[in-house]
Amino acid sequence: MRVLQIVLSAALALTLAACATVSAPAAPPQALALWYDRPATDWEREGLPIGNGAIGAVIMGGVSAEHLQFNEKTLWTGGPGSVEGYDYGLPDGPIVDAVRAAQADIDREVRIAPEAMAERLGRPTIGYGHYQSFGELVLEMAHGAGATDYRRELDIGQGVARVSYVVDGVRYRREYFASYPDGVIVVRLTADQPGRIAFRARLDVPENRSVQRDHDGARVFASGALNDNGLLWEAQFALTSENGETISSADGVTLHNADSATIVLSAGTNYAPTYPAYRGEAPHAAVTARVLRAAGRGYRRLWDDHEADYRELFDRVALDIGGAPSALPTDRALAAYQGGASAEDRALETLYFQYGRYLLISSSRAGSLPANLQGVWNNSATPPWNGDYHVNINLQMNYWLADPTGLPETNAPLFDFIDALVAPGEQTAQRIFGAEGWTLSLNTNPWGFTGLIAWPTAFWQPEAGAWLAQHYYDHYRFTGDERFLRERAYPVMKGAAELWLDALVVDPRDGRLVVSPSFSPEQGDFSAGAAMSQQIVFDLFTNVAEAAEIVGDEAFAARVNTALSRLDPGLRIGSWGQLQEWKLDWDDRTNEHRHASHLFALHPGHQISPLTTPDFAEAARVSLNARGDGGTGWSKAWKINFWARLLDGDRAHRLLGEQLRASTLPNLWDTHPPFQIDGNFGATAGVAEMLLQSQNDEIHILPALPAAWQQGAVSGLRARGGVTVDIRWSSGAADEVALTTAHAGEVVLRSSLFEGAFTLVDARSGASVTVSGEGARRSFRTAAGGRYRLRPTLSQ
Ligand code: FUC
Repeated sequence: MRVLQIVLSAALALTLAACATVSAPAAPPQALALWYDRPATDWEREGLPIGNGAIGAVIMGGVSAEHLQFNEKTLWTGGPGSVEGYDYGLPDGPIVDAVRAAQADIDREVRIAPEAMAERLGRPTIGYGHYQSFGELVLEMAHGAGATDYRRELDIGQGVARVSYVVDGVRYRREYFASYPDGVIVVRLTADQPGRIAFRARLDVPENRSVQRDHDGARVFASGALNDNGLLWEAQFALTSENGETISSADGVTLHNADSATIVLSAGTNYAPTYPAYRGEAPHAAVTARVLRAAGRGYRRLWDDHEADYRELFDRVALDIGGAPSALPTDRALAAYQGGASAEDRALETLYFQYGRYLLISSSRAGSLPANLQGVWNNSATPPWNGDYHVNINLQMNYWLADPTGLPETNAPLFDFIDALVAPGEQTAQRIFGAEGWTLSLNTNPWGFTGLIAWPTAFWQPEAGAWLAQHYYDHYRFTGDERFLRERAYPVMKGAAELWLDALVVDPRDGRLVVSPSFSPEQGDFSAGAAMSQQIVFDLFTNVAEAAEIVGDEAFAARVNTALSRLDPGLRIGSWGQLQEWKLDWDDRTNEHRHASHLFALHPGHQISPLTTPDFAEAARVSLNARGDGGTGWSKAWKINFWARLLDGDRAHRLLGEQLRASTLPNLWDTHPPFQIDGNFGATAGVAEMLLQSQNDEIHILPALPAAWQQGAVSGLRARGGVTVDIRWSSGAADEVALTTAHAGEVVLRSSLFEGAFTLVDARSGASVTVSGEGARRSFRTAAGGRYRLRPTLSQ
């Protein structure tokens, strides 16, 4: 095992060395750390998150006591067992007739107010539930509270949090990390003098559940069931120490006179993603096995495996846009940024970009639920929006960065989750539209909720299934994994398309196929064929038609192509030059609503591009200017992506600045407000879009580089087609581009380097590569496992 690991890391080192021909940004380790000179007092603003996907914790770093609040992602109230006849939000009986009547009224009256529509089609939510805090691991230190030389940090380069301080001349240190390989949170306490580690450890759990407590030596467990739905839960920690004495009971462990101590903590529930029961094995055996195994392995091995696992993902992308790491603690560096231009801005922007990747690795790993509105971190029994999965932008945004920033594996929980929504989503398709296929609406939870709520401005979003299906096809486009396409993506995409093949209606105004009722999130009236509805269905149909050809389902491709030829594509330029949000020109120039849903075609869709559809791109620009640069954190993050797609790097950068200035907490969490993690993820995706795009069958190098990033380097970004891209630039233009190609094929590359004298070589043989095309856009053949380097001729 150990030997294997060394071989693997040697192989990784070789790969990294091979990739290092573009001078990889060598940021000093401290550059990628958030740090503070005080303990946190406010969980939301200052707590530092760690996580392994399933389990998360927030470090407060108190001197006399640590309150390590932790979560396990499946601990939810609601669902089966919570209320009599929990029904996944499905309408009581089929509402197909009510939907048809609404369509007829829309055909006649053109627009219907959301309140009236919610009354007709909406329904009260019952048994929806909330994501829960699991509890706190509390460590009460024996030493005094008067600390000096205090530092609390989150090193995102290594995936570890640290606290260090001096009390009575003794230097105390703590390390905290969440191990994916071992399934535990690890806390390590040391001191620079022997025998000084002394504390009491206990588990606190909220009152909304039954609790039994027990212990086996210094392994302490608490278990029970949620009052709400009977979901079984269990948390355990085990304490090991070097020297020292322990006194244990079911209420906790007291440690005296130790040189060091290690605590491993794990938690679980009997949740299983199985419709309709959603219950699996009691968590006791799995939690016990994880804790016993981890406690027996010892700190060093836990750390080595965690670091290797974390860095294998994190180290894939390096970014250097200049700027020395701040000499200021992160809260003050952020305040300086918020106060105006400072020399350290670039380092903060880099840290913020990489923090999005850190947060995704920490909140989305195979085997658990996807990252929710707060990732995995929640300290409340009633978090905002239930801490759920909103699917009219939020869940999708959480995953925009996964493929482009080299973290394809983090998609696994998203795909598992969506797969599990198909069965209840088929009921929804039948009951609401009398249609084949599957879908859901505004929001969902781990209990297969695919039905409707009654909130007028947000209850109707039946295109959500089609939007989620986009992630499957895009993952295929990034990786070229045809098996994934056949076995996972295509069935889900086909089901999403079947719904719309059945549910689209003919618009009597022009004979085109439209969604009706259609609603543009989360404003305006109900109508037929709002831009976003049409653009999402267009995106799905074009993707599924392509996919059907690849998997050999020609009959379905033909059906979809026929519908596509009659589909209203949802693109119209209105009276003030804007891209219309609705089929009729109702757009109000003064509307600054946070959603800009009609720009889906620009991002994350790819119907609009300044390079191929300049008129629509200009209209999108007009709409975006009218919406302004404000909004919630996620709204600003989306706007970074929009402006990057409009190839306006300075404006994208301005939005990144807006996000850091007005929507970012001292711990660099994004705010809605309150804390909502989608903006972190969306902004990281946006920065990647500024540096590299690949949505239109070409790889575009530095498509939206802002003037503020005059020189820099990025390595490891991914482009569609299985291409990994490294870029070095100065004076705002590329100096060198290196591509690593996973598959043989043709690459179309757009780069300013092609506009001067250039050399393109096969980096392995040194042979020059034949290119075709002209101007900035050229194409060439690549080999599987190939590496190609493009430079200006003069620099050779
Ligand atoms: C959508 C947004 C809200 C919020 C919620 C979780 O409904 O309009 O702003 O982000 O999701």
